[in-house]
Amino acid sequence: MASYKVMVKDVIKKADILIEVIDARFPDETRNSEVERDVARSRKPLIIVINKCDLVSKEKLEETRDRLTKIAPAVFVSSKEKFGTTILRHKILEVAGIKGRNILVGCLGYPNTGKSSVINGVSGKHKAGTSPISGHTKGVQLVDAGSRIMFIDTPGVIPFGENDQYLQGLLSVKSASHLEDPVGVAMKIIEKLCAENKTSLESFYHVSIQGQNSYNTLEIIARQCNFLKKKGEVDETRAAIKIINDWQTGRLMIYDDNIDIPSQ
Ligand SMILES: Nc1nc2c(ncn2[C@@H]2O[C@H](COP(=O)(O)OP(=O)(O)OP(=O)(O)O)[C@@H](O)[C@H]2O)c(=O)[nH]1
Ligand SMILES: [Mg+2]
Repeated sequence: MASYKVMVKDVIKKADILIEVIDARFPDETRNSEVERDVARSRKPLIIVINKCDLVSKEKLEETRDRLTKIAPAVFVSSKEKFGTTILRHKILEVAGIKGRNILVGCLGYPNTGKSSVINGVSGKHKAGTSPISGHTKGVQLVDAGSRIMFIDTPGVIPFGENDQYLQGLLSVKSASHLEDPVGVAMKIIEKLCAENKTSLESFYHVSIQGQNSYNTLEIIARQCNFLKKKGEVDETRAAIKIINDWQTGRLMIYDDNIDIPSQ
């Protein structure tokens, strides 16, 4: 963690402007207030990039954007659908306000939020390595995105703190088999899905959830998948691992319709 802090401070020092890439599905969980404070202290401009906006509803995106623009200019992007990347390029040029030389853009954010993908989206080329397994970008690397924009790609911040396990599962920082408490993590995923779009969970596992708590929902899913122990009791750990795997591989999603992306 200490070396991460040193790296962040160094990137902030070197960059002209910073972008914080957050995951549109978890805007609050993937914001790093410590990094935001460090950027604020440096008095350098910050743009919040709400990435993976193809995975959330238009309403959620608008609500997130309206909330975050109070903190810093916020742009939503889908690196996957190549949406918003030109707007981000213009925003960087506008906010940096630097003429006649390259602009160094430090790219910060939690693991797996799509920092390298955003850089590739703005560059229009696959210049930075990406992967569904978090922790892909190992060291700081410079990426020339053309037209005076130069990115500093960085490894993700490993989340620490009381919500560790949950965040590590949710953000694919750790695979299901490496989590200490897969049942707890799966219950959090269930809670999140039930709060935002219960139907997606029901239709994915072919179950009906009528006000059961997250543990009982896990049991219902375990039964439906026929995950039973010898005495006929449900194998909730096996079900939890399946739910986490389905979530991390993107099969189980909060929204699976075509997303109507709002204008910026
Ligand atoms: N659906 C969707 N997936 C995305 C988007 N951007 C990135 N991804 C996926 O998210 C995963 C992580 O992307 P990366 O660009 O490697 O993320 P990163 O933040 O650089 O990750 P680390 O370097 O490991 O910290 C990959 O599987 C990408 O394909 C997006 O806009 N939409
Ligand atoms: Mg990366």
